[in-house]
Amino acid sequence: MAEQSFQTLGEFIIDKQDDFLYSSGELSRLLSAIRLASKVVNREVNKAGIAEIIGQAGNQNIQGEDQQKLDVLANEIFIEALSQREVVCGIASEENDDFIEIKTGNNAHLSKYVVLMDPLDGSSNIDVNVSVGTIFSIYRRVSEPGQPVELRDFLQKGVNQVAAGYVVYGSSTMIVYTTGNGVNGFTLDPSIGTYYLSHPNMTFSETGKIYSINEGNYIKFPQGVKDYLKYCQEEKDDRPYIARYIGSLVSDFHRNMIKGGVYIYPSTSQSPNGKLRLLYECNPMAFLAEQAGGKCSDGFQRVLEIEPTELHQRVPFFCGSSKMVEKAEEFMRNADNS
Ligand code: P6P
Repeated sequence: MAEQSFQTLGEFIIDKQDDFLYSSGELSRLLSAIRLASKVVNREVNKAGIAEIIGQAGNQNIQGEDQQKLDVLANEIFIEALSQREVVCGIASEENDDFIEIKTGNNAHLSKYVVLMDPLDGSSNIDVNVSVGTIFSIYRRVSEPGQPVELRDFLQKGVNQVAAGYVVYGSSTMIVYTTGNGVNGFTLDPSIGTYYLSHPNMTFSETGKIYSINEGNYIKFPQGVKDYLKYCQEEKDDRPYIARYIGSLVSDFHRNMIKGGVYIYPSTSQSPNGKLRLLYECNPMAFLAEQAGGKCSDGFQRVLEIEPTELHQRVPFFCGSSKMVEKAEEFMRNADNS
């Protein structure tokens, strides 16, 4: 029986090309570069365990190559794929202190896009075989094409993103992304290396029953978060809610988008701005959340409206089903006013 023919990611990118403002095919080529890099990282993530077994003697593998930390390797794979296509003029990454100017070929300076990424978020989970992810955020440059890329090209508000998404390397590997016209999910068929449209028009339900937070930090949380957790856990109406926390942002976000829920990484007494990075974790996930009908704030203001000041700055992060985020914000406001 002929397999049901789902649209491939490549076909989808081309079909939707006309949705992009001033579409010149460059953004399509950029998304294709991310697609390619994700397949290479998927292969490396999936063989990581085997690599351990087949004798990574010290830092050398059996081919005598240096054993690289997977997040460093993933970073190099994405930078290589994006540089080779001359589709971006600059890249910022969690793995690099400063942004990288892309000079390959003589066109890179003319490219109108910059990419910010967390190449392998949650990579510490690899050793225990828990899913990890890549997060990416794409902007049009604000500096003059043809001139070297500048810090201001990266320090843009999240509302200026032209595209954002993630790869989740889980029980199956998926790419989920938006270009501002809804959120679509594609599942990789590893036997032929093709992504198929498996989750069209993904949306957050208005409310849900799952909350994701590291309750080990409870005593360090702001009072508003403590009050919200008490609300989630009391026996009343549709509560108690269910606690689910994988320790991998992409995986917790993905499950909450499918089942309904809220993910919170708040400020703590130790980390007044929380842990997650605004530019390449919070903004792309916030863009996806809002495109899927959800909400994302720092507990008080919309994440996408935050004016960035530093490449690696952190912000508190409340993201998911809109009514759940709003209820958490209500507790934050009340605690703030008391
Ligand atoms: P904690 C992974 O390091 C990460 O950035 C997110 O993917 C994850 O949700 C969070 O940090 C886990 O942090 O402090 O709860 O271990």
